[in-house]
Amino acid sequence: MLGYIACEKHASESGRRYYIASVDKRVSVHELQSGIVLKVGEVADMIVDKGVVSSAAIIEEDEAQEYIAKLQESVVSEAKAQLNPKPYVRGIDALDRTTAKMWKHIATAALVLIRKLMLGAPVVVRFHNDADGSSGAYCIYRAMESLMKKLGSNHEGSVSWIMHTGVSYSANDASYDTLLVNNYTSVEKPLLMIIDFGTSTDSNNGIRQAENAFDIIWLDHHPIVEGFEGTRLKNYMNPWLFGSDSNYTAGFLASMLGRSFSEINLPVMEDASFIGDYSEYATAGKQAVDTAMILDLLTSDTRIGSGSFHNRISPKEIGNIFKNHEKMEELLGYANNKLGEALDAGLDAMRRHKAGNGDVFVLDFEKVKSEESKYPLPGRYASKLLDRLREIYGPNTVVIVHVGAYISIRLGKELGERIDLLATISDIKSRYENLVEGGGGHRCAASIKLRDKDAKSTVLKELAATFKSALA
Ligand SMILES: [Mn+2]
Repeated sequence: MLGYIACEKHASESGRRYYIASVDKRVSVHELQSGIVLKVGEVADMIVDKGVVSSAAIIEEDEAQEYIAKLQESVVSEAKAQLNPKPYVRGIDALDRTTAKMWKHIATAALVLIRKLMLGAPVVVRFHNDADGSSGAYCIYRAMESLMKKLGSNHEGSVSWIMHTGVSYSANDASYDTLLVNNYTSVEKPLLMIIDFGTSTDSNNGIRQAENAFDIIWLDHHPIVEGFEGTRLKNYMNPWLFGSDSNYTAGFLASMLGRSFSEINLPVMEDASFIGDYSEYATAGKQAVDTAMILDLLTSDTRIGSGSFHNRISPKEIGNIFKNHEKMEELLGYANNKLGEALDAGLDAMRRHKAGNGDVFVLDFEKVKSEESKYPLPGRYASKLLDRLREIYGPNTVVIVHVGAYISIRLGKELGERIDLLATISDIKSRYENLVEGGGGHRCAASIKLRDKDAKSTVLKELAATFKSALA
């Protein structure tokens, strides 16, 4: 077999591994082990037995150059041939209009992704740990899997899936990711994909650092904060830049990226992203509601889903759980139970501030959180608590849930029109710069991180007062 040594994964327990790109009639990529040392960038004629290179003859310079040129040409033309030229149509007008506007940009990003996969380049995907972020990661995973199959590949690509528990991409994250891809030598620059992070300026250092090591595809749907540098990335995509808003979820956008180059069809996952993020495109189908609930559980408490003690869950593990009907039922029962208990406890423990024709509720999450499980996480809990409170007290309801140095704020859609939540937060950030480390989110769901939890009462008072006067 004639092949281009496109990438090497340096010695691990399983020995040296190479990603070899070949072109015969079509491009294919193979992950092979080899006892023989191969050099990245060279073309070799190899004898391969059961995924192991048993002999390799290096091809002469001229012939190699010719082969590489032909391969590169084929990569470009075959990547293009994968693209679905027509924008996907979901059947929801406003949503579909946005998809159509973004399709060219989605296709440009898809070409980058396909190229990296065809040439065996290392890929790091970081996704937010909620239903939206994880459904997006799952859709991309399935699209990549289908492409690798088409390429006749025996592997899933050198992709690292990282569940991300924060809302910004820090310099530390960039260092970690760079170390990860330093395990590889690759002819192609590695790829970093970000799904459903915020647009906080806290990400700027991380972005600048990551740009050295990676090409970046960044999929998000948070309102864009002034000074956020992600928007200048070539493959930064956000519906806010195309006349839409947060209702167009990052998970749906990731699915669109997947649909742009594969035949994946995962409408339940797409719906789960809408439900998880309270998008107006959400429908109330039971399967999607259950899926969102389980994604929420799996990304809150990874032990429950994968049995793993590290704080990770991969799309593959998520897929395995969704294939297991009994496990699904069991997890659903568990999640409903836990959530119900926590909501009942919350209704007892919260403080109510009456204000004009509405109410501001404040809850210390320490009073409701469970000892044995991380589920539900405070942010998502705050959303569910708001649902419950709106049923009891009506739409003019604001919920503030705080734990440690974190404060989560939730308000209903109607109030979101009247109260500028993000402006309130940036105002508090600038007035209490020494107390507040960061904050942001969506119009009706946002959070604040304090530098020190002792500053909490000051900021809570300030928030409650602001909302009370807005409701008066
Ligand atoms: Mn989201």
